[in-house]
Amino acid sequence: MSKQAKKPKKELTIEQKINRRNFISFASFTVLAGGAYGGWRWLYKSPEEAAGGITGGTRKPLRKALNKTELFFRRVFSDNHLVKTYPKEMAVKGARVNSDIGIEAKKKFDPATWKLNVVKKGGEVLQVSLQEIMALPKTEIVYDFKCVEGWDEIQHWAGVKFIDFIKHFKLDEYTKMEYVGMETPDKAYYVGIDMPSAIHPQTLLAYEMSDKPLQLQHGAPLRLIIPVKYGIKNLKRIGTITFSNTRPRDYWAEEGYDYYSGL
Ligand SMILES: Nc1nc2c(c(=O)[nH]1)N[C@H]1C(S)=C(S)[C@@H](COP(=O)(O)O)O[C@H]1N2
Ligand SMILES: [Mo]
Repeated sequence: MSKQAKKPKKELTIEQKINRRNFISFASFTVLAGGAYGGWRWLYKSPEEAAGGITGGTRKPLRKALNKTELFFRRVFSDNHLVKTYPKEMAVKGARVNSDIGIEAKKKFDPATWKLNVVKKGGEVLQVSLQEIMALPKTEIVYDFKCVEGWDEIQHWAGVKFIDFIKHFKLDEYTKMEYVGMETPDKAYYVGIDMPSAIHPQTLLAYEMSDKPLQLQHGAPLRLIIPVKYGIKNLKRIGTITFSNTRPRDYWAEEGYDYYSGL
């Protein structure tokens, strides 16, 4: 241990004190500003995500941070955390119609001949009719549907739980995969869903809204209702379902929206 005596402090005059304080503030400002600028340059120069990828071009370090937050929220919310539900009386009678990519009214589509296609391993396709789906146990939900554009509505939906559908058609082994992909019959709108959200007990393949058959503009014959996600993931008019361990393509993620899009 050194026993060096402390140097006696020289008394500073008021002016010296002020000058010193000014200098320190200015120096700190310069260092902080420099740091911020440096950080920005670093981010700016960092590589962008590859074009044509699953997620839209953000800077790689930002995507890293986004993925970390996503993991955090997944752990907290996907483990059977239930979305708040409401009494039926609180639901709107006719829900708002938002967007119609892949289900445009001018597009030829015959709900009577529609079948749901489930692509299995080896490319084999399971075809399921609406009648078969409606014969499965029906589950209803009344919850606050949220669109990223900034509106929300308490809506009443009914259909079969995705997990019940999986079990009935003996697709259990596919729940070990990481993602579910869903596309409209014309493949113009498509979403990728992480498996925990897909098999969440409130996730439905819906064919009724407000106790009435689903209307075409809301996604008839069958749409996805996934309360743990924002509206963009609630694909209307499901044509094909796939399973994979890599992220399926996702319409809005390609435009830069959060791939996970969870609440
Ligand atoms: N096929 C298809 N599904 C879709 C969309 C779309 O444009 N096409 N828009 C999504 C968005 S952004 C929202 S908010 C909801 C709106 O559903 P609604 O029209 O039944 O209210 O559907 C989602 N599913
Ligand atoms: Mo939306």
